[in-house]
Amino acid sequence: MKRTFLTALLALSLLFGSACGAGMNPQGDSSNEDLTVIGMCQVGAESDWRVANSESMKAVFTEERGYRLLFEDARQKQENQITAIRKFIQQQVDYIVLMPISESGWDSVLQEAKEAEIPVILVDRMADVGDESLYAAHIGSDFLKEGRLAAAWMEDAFREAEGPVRIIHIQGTLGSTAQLGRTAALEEAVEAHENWELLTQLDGDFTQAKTYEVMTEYLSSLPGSGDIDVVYCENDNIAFGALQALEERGYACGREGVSVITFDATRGALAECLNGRIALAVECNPLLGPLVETVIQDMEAGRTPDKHSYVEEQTFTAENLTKALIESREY
Ligand code: GYE
Repeated sequence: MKRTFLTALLALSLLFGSACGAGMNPQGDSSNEDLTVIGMCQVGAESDWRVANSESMKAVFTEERGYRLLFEDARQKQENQITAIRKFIQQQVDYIVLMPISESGWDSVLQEAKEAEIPVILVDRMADVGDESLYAAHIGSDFLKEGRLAAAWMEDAFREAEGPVRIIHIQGTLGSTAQLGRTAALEEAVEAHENWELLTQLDGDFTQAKTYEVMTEYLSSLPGSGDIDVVYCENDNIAFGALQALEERGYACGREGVSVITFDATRGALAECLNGRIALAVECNPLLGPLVETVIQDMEAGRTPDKHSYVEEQTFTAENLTKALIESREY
């Protein structure tokens, strides 16, 4: 099933400075014809999670281990991902690995990959396609389950609350699987608790800068320093932006103040959790490179990989964290 990598085509596209140029490996010589060529469409570098995810892929798919990785950073734009996929089809790569920015809009381009007989492996987020045969496998997190872990923690933390539990919800990139799952879990929990009150839903686009901006604007619109019990942040970088905005406006975050909840649990967030500024960090594991390799090895051996694989994840609070544990983690 392995194709011979088209050296000439690669050389040509480099010569003409293609859109893909930055991601190309320039050593397209014939001595490397045995390498399995992987075209990877990454979302961007919007968060610490994403950076760890890219590093995990790059560590696994090296020439020493038998791969040539064509890595494309889409800078948070779906159209860049679509362009990259078309390029990979032209180059006749062996596999396409796609981290879809949002769930919709993939049917035609994945149909093109199917017609070119290039298997597509979806990583992290899902693509909502009518025909399941448009992708070979999906590996990622169960985002609804992650959100439900956060909701269960809130239920416990506010069991005794007599008045309303006031929640600010800051969402990730709208339409992405991570946003949809984490949002659905919070919305169903709010629905199920009469005294939980959703004050607002803000779009933080998974970045610290955007969150700081929207959160500052929202807080300025509140009369005085209104009562806030929980800020439900759909990733660590959103939590960092929210903490900055809250504390600048005089809100205390921690046991006696606002409970900030986050997802990903990268080292920076775990440190904030240990020191009490973040109340709960729900883990989302970015180290998916080895799992993608297993899928590829299965397919190379003629086996059909599992259609969906989810990674196991846990929650962290100051109670189950230590400095040593944080230092021992890989991301
Ligand atoms: O939580 C966030 C990133 O899709 C799981 O995307 C991923 C999310 C992750 O930018 O930090």
